[in-house]
Amino acid sequence: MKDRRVMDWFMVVFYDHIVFDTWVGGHGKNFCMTSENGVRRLSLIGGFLGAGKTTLIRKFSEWLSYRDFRLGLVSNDQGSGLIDTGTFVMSPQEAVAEVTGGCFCCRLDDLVNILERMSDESKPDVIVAEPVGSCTDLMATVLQPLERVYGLPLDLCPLSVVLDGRRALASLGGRRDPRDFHRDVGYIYRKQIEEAEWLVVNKRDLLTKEQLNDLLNRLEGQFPGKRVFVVSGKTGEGLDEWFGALMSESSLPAGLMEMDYDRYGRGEAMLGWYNAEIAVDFEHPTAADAWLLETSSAISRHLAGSGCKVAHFKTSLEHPDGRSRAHQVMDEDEVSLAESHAIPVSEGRLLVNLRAEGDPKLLDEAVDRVLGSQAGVNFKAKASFQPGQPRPTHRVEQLVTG
Ligand SMILES: Nc1nc2c(ncn2[C@@H]2O[C@H](COP(=O)(O)OP(=O)(O)O)[C@@H](O)[C@H]2O)c(=O)[nH]1
Ligand SMILES: [Mg+2]
Repeated sequence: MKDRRVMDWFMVVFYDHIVFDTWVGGHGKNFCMTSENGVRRLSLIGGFLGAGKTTLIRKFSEWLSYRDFRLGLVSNDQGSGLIDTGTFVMSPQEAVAEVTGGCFCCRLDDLVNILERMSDESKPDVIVAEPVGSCTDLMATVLQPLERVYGLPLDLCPLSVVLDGRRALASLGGRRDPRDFHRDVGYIYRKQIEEAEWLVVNKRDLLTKEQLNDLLNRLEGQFPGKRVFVVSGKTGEGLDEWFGALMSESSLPAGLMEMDYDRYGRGEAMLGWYNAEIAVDFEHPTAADAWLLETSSAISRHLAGSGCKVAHFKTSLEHPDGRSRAHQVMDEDEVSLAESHAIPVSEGRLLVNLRAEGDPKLLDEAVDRVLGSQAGVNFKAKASFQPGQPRPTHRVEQLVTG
């Protein structure tokens, strides 16, 4: 059935006399994807916090837009006030929505409503959904129920799981690596890899050849037989091959994995979430980049001092003329600028999205110690919490293909 859908899709492409040259690295300009009887292509791109999902999805969005595909994007988080959703808005060809307040699996009705609305209103050729980075068991609790419980007419791309190459090396090493998370968080990490149909080793630019080979050997040794794409969201390496495959192949899961939901819940409970929206009025025009970098670095130092292990820390200072963004993915990294705005500003809206292994109170404290006493700083909204025990809306126990 899936194979037939792929064939049908190719038939549509050929009947429309469309040149299909991306697979050999070309740049087809006349691409058009016709949805077969309203069937939408859906790609879930999972992976741990900070792996590079949003970055790669943004690249995918550019790749699609260049080929005149319409894209629908669905982001997801336990909280609201997401920096990622703001960075998603790229072109009028895109529709963007977010599921907040819980992961896709626990808020499946919300996801279904978004998918239906998006399909009707924006008619995207492909919908890309980014689940929360601490989420796993997506095949049984999201992808399969979408088709089998809700009967959505979908053509599912193979489930891709993105890995930060350095974190994967730290987590899959033989000995305990001090950079690695607690073993219950590690359980989630390994389950994400286990259920992946495709593994996308990202941040190739940060790995030496030896490290890459070491990682590929470990992946093959511990999770044999998976198709692996090696890419870099920074340099663009390997993306054409993965994107081309995403647009031409369909999900054919071999089975559903077993899950220990108690352990999954314990892993989630090790993580702290912190989101804040803060209005900032500067006394004098201030260099936004420098202020954001300094503020975020100070927060990061407090986090390290209280023993919290950063999984992903993002800040964004938005102002009428633009935006500065800063981020940190691993403790050993310095906070760095992801988006720059050099012109001095007199006010801004600061968003803080922080995910770390540690008590949410400590995350709150770290931010408060840096910003709490600053003049002109006004907290508009703030939330710090641990993700709750995952309770999927539906969990399919057995795989039915075709
Ligand atoms: N050096 C490098 N950094 C990357 C790459 N891809 C993503 N990043 C950075 O990794 C961090 C996390 O990326 P993001 O896409 O937000 O991760 P997500 O949490 O999985 O969505 C950001 O600071 C990105 O700029 C890459 O290929 N190379
Ligand atoms: Mg993201």
